[in-house]
Amino acid sequence: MKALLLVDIQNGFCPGGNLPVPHGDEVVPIANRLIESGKYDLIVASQDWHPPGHGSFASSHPGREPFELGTLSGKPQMLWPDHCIQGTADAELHPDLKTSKIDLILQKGENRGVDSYSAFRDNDQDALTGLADFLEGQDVTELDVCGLATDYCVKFSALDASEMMPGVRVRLIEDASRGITAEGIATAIEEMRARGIDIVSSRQILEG
Ligand code: VGL
Ligand code: ZN
Repeated sequence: MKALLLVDIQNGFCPGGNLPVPHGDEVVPIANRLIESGKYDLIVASQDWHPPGHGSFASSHPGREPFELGTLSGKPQMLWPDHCIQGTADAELHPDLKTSKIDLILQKGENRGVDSYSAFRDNDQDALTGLADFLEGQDVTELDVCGLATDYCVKFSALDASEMMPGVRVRLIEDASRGITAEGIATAIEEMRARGIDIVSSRQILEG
């Protein structure tokens, strides 16, 4: 079984959102082509889904500003603007994303005391979302990952997929992803490559 994981293609990470990823909305038409390609047996989307006052928000740390490094539950934590608050438009998947063919929408980041970049488990690698068991239960052997942001949630999702499901071939669809900083994207791609994740383009998939 071949699966596609669409990471956090939400209003909050697109221009006009609360934590906009530069050109984040450009992944939407590419994701739609992948969704409609018929190349995937299973399509999963993750959704960053924070309660108000989440510990990753700078606003929860008096005197601190977004994009400063702080701490959360004793561990280093990038402090973010308030974003993707449960039930708000910011947290909704992008309105142009073709969601009718998505088999599972998985929400993450609900625990105030820990951030959850990965769609598989929280950042302290403690609580699992159940996605690895779900994919393995569906006999997934190939997983393609794309979305927002390459240097955070996409990277950690791909790394966890490869670590937690050793039998699954994991690939990053680079042009169907956008990141927060150019340097972060370059480092993330090197980290993924070093861990055996293939970097591919949507064209390779659609023409293959
Ligand atoms: C993300 C920062 C904070 C992401 C989520 O989806 O990459 N980044 N929360
Ligand atoms: Zn978040």
